[in-house]
Parts: sequence; C-alpha cells; structure tokens
Amino acid sequence: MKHLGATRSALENAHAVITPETFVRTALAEWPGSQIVLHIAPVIGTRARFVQFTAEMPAGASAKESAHGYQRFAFVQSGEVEADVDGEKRTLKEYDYVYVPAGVTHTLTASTDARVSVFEKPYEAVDGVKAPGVSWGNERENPGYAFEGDDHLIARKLLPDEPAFDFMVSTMSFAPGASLPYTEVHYMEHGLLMLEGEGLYKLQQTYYPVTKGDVIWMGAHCPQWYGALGREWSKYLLYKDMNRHPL
Ligand code: UGY
Ligand code: MN
Repeated sequence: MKHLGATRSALENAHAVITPETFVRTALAEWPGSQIVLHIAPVIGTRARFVQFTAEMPAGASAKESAHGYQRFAFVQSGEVEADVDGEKRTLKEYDYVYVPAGVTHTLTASTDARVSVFEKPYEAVDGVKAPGVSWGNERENPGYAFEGDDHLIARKLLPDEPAFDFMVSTMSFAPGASLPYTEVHYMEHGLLMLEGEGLYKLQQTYYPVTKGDVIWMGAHCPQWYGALGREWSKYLLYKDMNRHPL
C-alpha cells in the first residue's frame, strides 16, 4: 500500500478513515518516553469534542493524568500496564481498561512493551448529577447483549450506563455477514478503533474496506453503517458522547 503514496486513509468533512501506514508519531508531556499517535483531535473536520490516541509505551515508560484535568479512558490493546489510580493499584492486561474521572491523579506504567488506546474529554457537569467514580473492567468478561435484538451483533458497554457519564465506550462485535440494522444518523460523535476482523464501513456516501488497526472518526450526523466481511467475527472499540444536551 505504500507504493506511490497509495493508502486507504481518507478525510472528508464529517468523517475520516486513518489506516496504520499513515500513522505519525508524536509526544505528549504527560506520556514521557511513549510514542503517541494522536488520531482524532478538535482540529479535525467539524471540530471533535474529544481526543483519541494510541500510546506506544516501551517497558518502563510511565504516564500521568492529563495536565488539563480531562477525563481519561485507557484500554490495553496489548502488553501489561500497572495502573495506580488515586492509590488503588491494578495490573491491566489485554482488553482490561480503566476510566479515570476528571482531575483524578494516576499513573500508568508499562511493565512490558504496551499499546494503549486512550480517549479524553473535558467533563460536562450537570446540576444535581453526581460526577462518576473510577471504573475498571475487562472487555472479554462482559457478556454483552444482542444489539437491536440481533444475536449476530453483540454490543458491550464498558462503562456504567448512567447519566453521570457524559460519554460511553463500547465494543460492537459482528458475526461474518452481520451488519448494523440501518444507516445511523445521530448528533453524537464517534471515535473508533478496529480491534479484530474486517468489513465495510459506509461513511456519508462512501464504502471503505476496514481491518484491524484502522481508526475512524465520525463527526456529528455522519451517516454510518457497517457490514462484517471475512470468516471471523469482527470487533471495534467505539467512543460516543452521551447524556448531555447538545446546546
Ligand atoms: O450506537 C451507536 O451509535 C453505534 N451502533 N454506532 C456505530 O456502530 N457506528
Ligand atoms: Mn453510531
């Protein structure tokens, strides 16, 4: 795919497909020693209200909380990370994750080379709604549910489904041949990482072949549909803002 600059990556006004051969590494002050691939940031298209990045952490590298007090969701794609969140220590392995509320002190230290998928967002407080606490979990231990009644399409919510949270991170798993039941159009934004398998993503008017490792940004109201191809189940990690009035 590198030949003559060919790539599946594409940027349109309300979506982007970003494939690994186009990833560019940078650094972030909170992640010394790690290579950061900052996939989605407000400077994209219609202004995303969150960031999505991958931290490539060599063994021994350590990260701390966002300097701006943003909430953070960190999901271990591979390797092992020691998390210390406000004094609570846990070892995070493949598909383990932690949600850290805005302003909570923490460190994430790689005990092996590790690849961590991160979403950050400023927290939007609402009068009368108590801010969320720390939340830990493992994607593979979540039984999930049949999305819109289709047992070939399993959705797993990785955070409690409560109004305290102003975003959700889920996984969506598709049996070969399964698809979203219809083209969705909604004001909420998505950041997506293909975790397993392959399929066709329809974004606005274009169908894109996508596979493990690809990232997708879907801006507000981006028409979106996915159909799974290949012989294995496919799965993606999905950020979505939730539970807040858009005005
Ligand atoms: O619920 C959702 O917004 C989700 N089904 N969207 C998606 O998978 N693109
Ligand atoms: Mn959607």
